[in-house]
Order: sequence, then C-alpha cells, then structure tokens
Amino acid sequence: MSRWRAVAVFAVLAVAAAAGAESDLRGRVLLDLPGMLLSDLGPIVVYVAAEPGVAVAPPAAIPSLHQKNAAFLPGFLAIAAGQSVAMPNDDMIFHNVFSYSKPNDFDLGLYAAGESRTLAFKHPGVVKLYCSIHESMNGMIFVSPTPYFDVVDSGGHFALRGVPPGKHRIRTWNEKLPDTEQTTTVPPSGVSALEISLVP
Ligand SMILES: [Cu+2]
Repeated sequence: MSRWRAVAVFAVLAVAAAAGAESDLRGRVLLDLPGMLLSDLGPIVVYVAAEPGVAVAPPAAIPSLHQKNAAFLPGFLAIAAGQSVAMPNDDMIFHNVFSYSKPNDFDLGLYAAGESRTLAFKHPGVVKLYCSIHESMNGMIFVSPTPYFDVVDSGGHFALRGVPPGKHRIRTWNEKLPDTEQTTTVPPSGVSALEISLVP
C-alpha cells in the first residue's frame, strides 16, 4: 500500500469512527430555593435541544401508559418526538384518553377492558391527558425534541446516553419552574459531567 493510500484509508476510518461516536452526558440539577426540595417539584426532565436541520430517529421502544384503578400509570412519562406510546385499559370498566394540548391533541374514544390504543406523538412539548368519564384521571407526557433526555432521580442526577459529540444546548423542563438552557460541548467519547442550576 502506498503511503498516500494508507493516509486515505486512515482518513475514511477516522470519519466513520467520528460518525458513529457517541458519549454519555451525566450530571446533576441543583435547586437553590430556600425551603423547597427537588421532590416538591414533580418530574424534572433534562434534554438536548434540537438543532435546525438535524433529524434524529426516535427510539423504537413503545412505552406503555396504563389505565389502572381509574388512574394513568405511570402518571408521568417522557418520550422523544416521533415515539409511540401504548395505552392499554387494564381496568374492568371503560376509559378513554384525550388531550387538548395542541399540536399533540387527540381523542382515542371509549375503549373496553383489555383493549389498547397506540399513538405516536410527533411534536415536542407537554401533553396533558384526561379521561372523559373520570374527572380525577390526570396524566402527563413530556415529548422531548430529541431522543437524548432523562427524568432526574430523587438526588437530581441524570444521564443522557449516546449524545453525539459537539456543542449542544441542554434544556430543563419542570411544570413549576421556568425552563433553563445552557450550552455544553460533549467530547468525542467517554462521559462528560454537567451541573445545572434550576434557579439562576
Ligand atoms: Cu376513565
């Protein structure tokens, strides 16, 4: 192999490695509000914002959001835009699931015990779920614009897996707090860490 050919092959391999490279972005959200704990806030989602012209396929997994004992279970679910959710009725009574949250609004109609409906959520944002029969049934789906998201644990920790290397806008969402955004650079491989202050 000539020297130049060897260089060319190496360059192609390097590009291939870069295209397939991904890293984990781990970190922690911190709350500096006197008298308030993270656990008082309900779900907090950390996610990578979408960049114009960059489309990433949603996860193929189809999580389930059940209707059980006249409640949505789980009551909160985070998914990626384009991902589908199965909504089985595990009760012995009829339920329906609907939402007014535009542009993800929908109405699955009434369906019986043991039946299920599956729905794809195409648009990022918050989707509030209700049942037309049971006023007490409330659920929520957060649709992340990218597949890189996590719901923080009770200690505020999160892990965004398989994030492409480069500069990203990292955003947080919580129902009670203003959204935050900060920019970070994810290295070509390995794990990077980020601290996010929820209240500047
Ligand atoms: Cu119901």
